[in-house]
Amino acid sequence: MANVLRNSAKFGFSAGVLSQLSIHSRHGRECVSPCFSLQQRNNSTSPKIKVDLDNSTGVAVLRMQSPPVNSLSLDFLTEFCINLEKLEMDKSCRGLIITSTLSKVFSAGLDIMEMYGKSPERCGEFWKAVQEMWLKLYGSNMATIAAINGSSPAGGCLMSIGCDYRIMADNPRYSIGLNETQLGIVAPFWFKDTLVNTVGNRAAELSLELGLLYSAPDALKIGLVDQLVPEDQVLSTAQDTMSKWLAVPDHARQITKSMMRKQTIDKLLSNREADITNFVSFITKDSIQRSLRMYLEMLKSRKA
Ligand code: CO8
Repeated sequence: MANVLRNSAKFGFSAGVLSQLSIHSRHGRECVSPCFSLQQRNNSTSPKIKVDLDNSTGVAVLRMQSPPVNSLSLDFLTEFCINLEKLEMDKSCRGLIITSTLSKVFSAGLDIMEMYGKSPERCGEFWKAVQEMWLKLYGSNMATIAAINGSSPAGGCLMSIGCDYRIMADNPRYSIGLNETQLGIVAPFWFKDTLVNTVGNRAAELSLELGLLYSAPDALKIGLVDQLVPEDQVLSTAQDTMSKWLAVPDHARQITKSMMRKQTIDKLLSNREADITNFVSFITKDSIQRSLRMYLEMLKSRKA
């Protein structure tokens, strides 16, 4: 986190981003259950995200590089938002491709350890960062493409559908979807709205109620992704596709994007605090904590 702060100062980020994503070390007590104390895996200070901006094309590639599964922890989200804001403010950057450096995984979604055994204050702070990630991505002025080179459940799927276009590796072992109900938790209205905007009401209803994870071919069938390509061509196809998006005049594309997405974004903006309160009171319930614990145990036991 110290790195994030140092970088943010170096890049001159607005105090707004940092105060919105207020730093978790300011907060106190965390209440990890003594009988189940999984350690968070990637707590190193090495960057979880690497950004390369090609000034000749105006396209940035943002690589998520947080092993083992690019889970979206508070640190990860903070770094992600700072990088996004930096690119957004850089006039030379018109397009953004998001991908993963990990084999088999795009992103495992929200870091479950951020929701398990944590204090209400910390949960609220985490949720604010999740909101911020989505607001920045869904409302970005850049053309955005998710180059999905591995599985992308839950928050990973949210990040993907927050982009303008999705290209996924044609590998039936990779899955994508909003599987929250399978964890005993409920995707909030703005996850739901983003999914509805992507696949339509009926597919979203089935998908959310059953917590479905779709294989890459099935995701293409329902329109959850736009294109499947061989695994080694995901990034190059994203780059080719981006040039088509950037052939459209920026102002026309941006105004159209805003017209399509503004209502959905405004709904969260005007309910942000209530959404945080709902999340905190839901996630800290004993029954929900038990569900999360069982899910974590299931993830571990799959390996055994
Ligand atoms: N958070 C934290 N740790 C995780 C997560 C995660 N989301 N996913 C996996 N891990 C851990 C595993 O427990 C394992 O830890 P360890 O090595 O200590 O045993 C390690 O990462 C590697 O995991 P796998 O062995 O399972 O890795 P694979 O490459 O075999 O599989 C997958 C990768 C497919 C990504 C698989 O790990 C997986 O399915 N993970 C769970 C994904 C998931 O269900 N995420 C849901 C998160 S919830 C969310 O994003 C939205 C919540 C909205 C909240 C609304 C409430 C109101």
